Amino acid sequence: MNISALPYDYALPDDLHHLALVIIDMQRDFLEPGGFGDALGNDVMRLQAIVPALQQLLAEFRSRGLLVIHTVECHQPDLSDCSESKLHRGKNDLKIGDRGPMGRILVKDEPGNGIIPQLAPLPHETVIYKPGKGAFYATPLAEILQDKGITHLLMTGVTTEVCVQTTMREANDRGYECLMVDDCTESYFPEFKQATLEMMRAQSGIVGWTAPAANVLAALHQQCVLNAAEPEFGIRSNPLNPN
Ligand code: TIU
Repeated sequence: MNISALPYDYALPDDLHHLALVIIDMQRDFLEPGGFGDALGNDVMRLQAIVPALQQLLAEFRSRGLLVIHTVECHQPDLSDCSESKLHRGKNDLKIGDRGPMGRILVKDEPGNGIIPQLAPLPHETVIYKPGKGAFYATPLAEILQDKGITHLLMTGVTTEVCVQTTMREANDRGYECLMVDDCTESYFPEFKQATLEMMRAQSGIVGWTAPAANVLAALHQQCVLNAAEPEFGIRSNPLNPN
């Protein structure tokens, strides 16, 4: 089954268990006043527009028992996993590790570091704590995806041109078929979001595909109808790791 996408249709795997939903950094730090995004001088409220579409996609994955990966950008309390360059970048009053209205900025387990309640992970769902912008850097994400036989990724979350784009590029280089869900990702800069979507799909999909959530949901429904009619559904192999 295909998702109607740009620059051309995105072919879903026959067995949807090879597909994962990746939700990047939907944490209070980036979506609420008083966090890292705010400290960097951004209007954080505009990111909240994607929450309903993302909730719908998340509910669909959960109801079908498909893999969901949440990520959180954060650092250890002693900041030992924060590079000097990241720590000292910028000219803002509040820096990583400083105490702000939602606790220490971008520090693991502080109130501001929590995923927003509307998208809170379920206890069995994977949460990747990442010190960088890309979700593969210094995390177990690659091993987790390989162990679970994932070949296709739907990329969502914030911000489009920073952590979402970086992760999609990392995933593309690792051989994953990636689609960015355009109404499930947002930026503090609308023009950067638009440019990122265009960059992903330019040159016949040099990094991957883009499509709205409605197109993803429509294809998932059709694929599940097909799978229900095929008794061999459920036999799993991992084309990226056949052994
Ligand atoms: N500042 C900004 O746009 N983003 C980040 O710092 N991290 C993520 O994108 N998650």
